[in-house]
Amino acid sequence: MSYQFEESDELKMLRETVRKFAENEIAPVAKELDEKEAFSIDLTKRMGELGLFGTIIDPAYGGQGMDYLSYIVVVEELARIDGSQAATIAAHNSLGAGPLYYYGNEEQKKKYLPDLCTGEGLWAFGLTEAGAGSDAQASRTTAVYDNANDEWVINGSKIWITNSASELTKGITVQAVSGKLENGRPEMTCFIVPADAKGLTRKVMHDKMMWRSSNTGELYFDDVRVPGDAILGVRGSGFKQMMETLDNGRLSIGAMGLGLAKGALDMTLKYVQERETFGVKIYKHQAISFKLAEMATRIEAAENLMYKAAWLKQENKPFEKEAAMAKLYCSEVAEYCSREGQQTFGGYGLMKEYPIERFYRDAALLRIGEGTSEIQRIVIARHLGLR
Ligand code: COS
Repeated sequence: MSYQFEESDELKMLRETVRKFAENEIAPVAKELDEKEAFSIDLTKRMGELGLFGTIIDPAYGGQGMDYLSYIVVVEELARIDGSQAATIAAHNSLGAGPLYYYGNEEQKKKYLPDLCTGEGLWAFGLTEAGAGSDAQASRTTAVYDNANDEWVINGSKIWITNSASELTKGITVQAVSGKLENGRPEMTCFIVPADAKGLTRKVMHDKMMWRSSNTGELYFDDVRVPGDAILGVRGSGFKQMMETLDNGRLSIGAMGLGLAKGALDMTLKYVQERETFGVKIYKHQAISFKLAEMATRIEAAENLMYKAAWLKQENKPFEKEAAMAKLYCSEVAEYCSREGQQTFGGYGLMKEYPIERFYRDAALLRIGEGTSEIQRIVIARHLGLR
């Protein structure tokens, strides 16, 4: 018998701890932070104190040394209450600290990781540009080597970079074109750029529809100089590092979708047992109970896909296809559950007083960020053995 669907006691305890924190500490302030479009340094630090930073990082570098399924459960439980706080944790762990941990040399890991495992420091992932979103190879940001000073000089810009423009941001891993390959394609390299580097301007992006209390930044590099050894891993391996990092990131976006869908079902189940129409509680109408049944069934399917993908990653087995499937499906289920939940709430579902309204908005990001649903289908189709 090789299948194991039961959660370990350790995982149950972790789930319970994060759930309590989300319900007691995040839920009471989520609406206000969303309205004010405010990133909370206080909540971020408290999530750090709880051990939600550096989740999968080896304790030798200050991390919590959790396995991947545990990390996925952390993100899911946060997203069950608030997408923005889940986004801060997911982007920091998989996109921020992840590349430093997986590709950094010993010196870089010792230098940067301990601060990123406490909640006192955030790290961001500088891939997307105004003209390079789905087509991530279209990066225009450049890095030119200055031989005389043994420095790289970076010029260009990045956009929609989570955690990049907060007071807590310590640095950004930046993909830049560092030369030309023999086949004429651009050579991409990742650089470690401190947040306070001279020539780097970081601007908070406002007026978002979703994830309004997560920090999203726009970055401008104007002759930003970093030392010759600020390369992450090997020169020319930047695009592969970014793609592998996105494979991991897609698992956490999947977990956000799963958590959001569960949160939408939780609040809908509560509402249908309070609200009455035509003289009965509304769940007694088949029109409503069928919606609930459909939501619960899709969530069950999403959960199985999600945990299998995370398990594959944890076991060091190929997981790229399943990560794309989990991201695609969980974000669709999140959208479905928030829409059907909102429909069940009727007019109240359109009011900010009810969190289902925020969930409906937050769900939209999941089918666009870290690779659109269309990109996920491209990735999945490439794994189907087509010739
Ligand atoms: N892991 C490791 N290497 C990968 C990889 C992965 N997941 N995906 C691609 N690569 C490698 C390829 O093997 C290839 O290597 P070689 O040059 O040695 O052959 C190289 O990267 C280029 O791959 P490919 O030609 O497939 O790249 P494409 O330009 O066709 O792009 C997609 C592939 C569309 C999958 C990629 O651009 C993508 O994921 N886009 C979405 C980006 C995204 O999610 N942006 C949102 C960021 S929000 S944080």
